[in-house]
Amino acid sequence: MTKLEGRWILVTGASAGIGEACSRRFAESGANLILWARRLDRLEILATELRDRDGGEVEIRQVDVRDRDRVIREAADLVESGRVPDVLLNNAGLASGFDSIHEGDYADWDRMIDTNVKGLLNVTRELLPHMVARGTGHVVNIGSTAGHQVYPKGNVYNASKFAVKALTEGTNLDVAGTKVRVSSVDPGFVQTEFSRVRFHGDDERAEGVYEGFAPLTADDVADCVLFVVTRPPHVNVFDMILLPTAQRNVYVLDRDEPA
Ligand code: NDP
Ligand code: 8X3
Repeated sequence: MTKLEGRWILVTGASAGIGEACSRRFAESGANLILWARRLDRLEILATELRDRDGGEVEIRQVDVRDRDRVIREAADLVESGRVPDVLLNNAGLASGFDSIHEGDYADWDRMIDTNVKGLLNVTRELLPHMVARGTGHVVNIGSTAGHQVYPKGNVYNASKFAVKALTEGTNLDVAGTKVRVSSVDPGFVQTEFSRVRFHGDDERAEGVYEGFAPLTADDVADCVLFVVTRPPHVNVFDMILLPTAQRNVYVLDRDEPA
């Protein structure tokens, strides 16, 4: 088993949902954290709680992963201070809009591609060389079942998560010859702020997504991520797919399941 005590873990998108839940699990396990997101106020509250509760080091930074210059500066700071992460959790991501492709909104498309694909690339490009040079490290990408199967009106979000799948596979090939591990955790429906963001703040519509069945929670995903990063060094959980029991594939869902 790989122990997390004293190890440095960088979580992108740590201010909510899956990233926040993973940060809590990592802190409980004794890791030191570097937490990035745009909403610094949320990170401040989380960092205070985790420092008080678990006693590890928690460093927060307001980083938009789309801002390449900022990512370059923040990554350089980590390298210079000897804190190349042992684990990089590329979690920051979003869906924006839910339209047929012929009615899609360019701003939504840019937001998804710039965050889910280019943002993940920015962070990986700046930190992976230092894992490779050191010979160890673990990159975990949060993909999605949406990166395995498309659904109506998922189009560009699906494409971005198919890209994450390709990047996980490609990165894993490119670090051959080192002990660096590259993994993907790919959930189905998880009740977080995801649908609120997708529907541009329409809470009622967002809540409707999760009605009539038990979706995954962010903690369910964090349990899986913790499992992935604590395997012994010779084990790489390459791609873990998790679904709510009621979700049979990306769009076949047993709603109103018996309790
Ligand atoms: P949330 O909306 O709850 O959380 C998203 C997180 O990403 C927030 O912390 C947000 O922080 C951060 N984020 C978004 N854009 C940026 C950015 N440009 N730079 C830095 N941080 C950013 O959603 P989830 O927790 O559900 O989503 C996390 C990941 O899980 C995403 O990659 C998503 O695609 C994936 N996923 C989600 C599923 C679901 O059903 N919920 C299922 C499968 C995968 P802030 O706004 O403060 O920047
Ligand atoms: C999020 C899951 O099915 O809403 O990646 O796209 S889904």
